[in-house]
Amino acid sequence: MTALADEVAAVEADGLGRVAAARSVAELRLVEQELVGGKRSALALLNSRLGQLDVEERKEAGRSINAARSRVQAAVADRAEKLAAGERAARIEAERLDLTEVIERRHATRGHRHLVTQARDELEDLFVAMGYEVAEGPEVETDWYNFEALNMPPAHPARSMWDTLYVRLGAAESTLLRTHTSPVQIRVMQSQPPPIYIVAPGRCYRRDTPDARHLPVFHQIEGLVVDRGITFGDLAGTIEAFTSAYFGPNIHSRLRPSFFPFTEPSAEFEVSCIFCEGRGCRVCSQSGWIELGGCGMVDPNVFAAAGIDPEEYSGFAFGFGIDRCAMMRHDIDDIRHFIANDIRFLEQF
Ligand code: 2U9
Repeated sequence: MTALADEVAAVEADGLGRVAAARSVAELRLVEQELVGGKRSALALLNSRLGQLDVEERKEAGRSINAARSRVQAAVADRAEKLAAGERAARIEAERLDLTEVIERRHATRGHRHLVTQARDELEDLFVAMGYEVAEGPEVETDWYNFEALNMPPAHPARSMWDTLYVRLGAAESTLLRTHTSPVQIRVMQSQPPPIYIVAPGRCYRRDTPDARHLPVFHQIEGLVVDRGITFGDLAGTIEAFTSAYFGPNIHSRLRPSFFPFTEPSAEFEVSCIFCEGRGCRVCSQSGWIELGGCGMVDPNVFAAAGIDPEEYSGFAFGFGIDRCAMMRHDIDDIRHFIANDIRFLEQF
């Protein structure tokens, strides 16, 4: 054995000991670098001295360096695998959630209703206080309830106002995910005579690409009043009452002409900008007003479809987004926060 071969054996023995002693993958990589890493590694330095030996010694020492390098690399690979498995197990353990764990009461934090549910409950309460009842209905609907009964016969151009998600059931495009909660009101009118004072809150679906203001699943609340002698003035007064009850006494409403197939006349309603209270700011594009929903007097064709005599009764309807109400009140800039399930967002409300 040459002196160099002795040194190789010593570097290998010391190296294997350090590989075995490495406590983490990061530490192991440092040891690996020092032993077999690059030109300045221990074995590379020994290799660079081969030129000082005569031919036979050089061959033997070269072989021992290569063999030592192989053994060190094999030991590194083996140790790396074990350390990585251990680190992974530790990480999984640290992230473990024991859903059956019983937490002592004094340390327990309580969950709470989602902000959208809170807004929905509050809006329901507000209308119940005005004498309305809450009505619910199916989210999977037929074309007739979602469109035709609402004065939109097949191929009516106004249908393109809603990008519809269809369900593969029955005849093509006969079954769908409701695009608004209006079918609920049709069902209520079919099942009970006037007077009707109801709100229909719930999930609605549209074939929209998600962005800061749209989600394919969103929440809407619609109101319907059917009674003798109901006028547009009753509608305007109801919108105003809701606006100041929900957003505050300094917040008012206004109506501007619009079009919906199911109401005539129809209007959009705006509420004073809650950020500047109507003075004009960036959020409301200096107008002092923010558009919230739509409304109008129920079209006689809709009454006819639902079996109510339009000569005897009149009524109004309105609709707006629950998500949008909550976003306005809490200054939330992106509707997608509601479904991201980030606990840091949810805990704020
Ligand atoms: C029946 C008759 C009439 C409900 C109405 C609107 C106007 C409206 C949208 C505003 C924004 C919903 O959240 S939104 O996408 N709604 O503009 N909704 S009138 O009219 C009805 C409903 C049912 C039987």
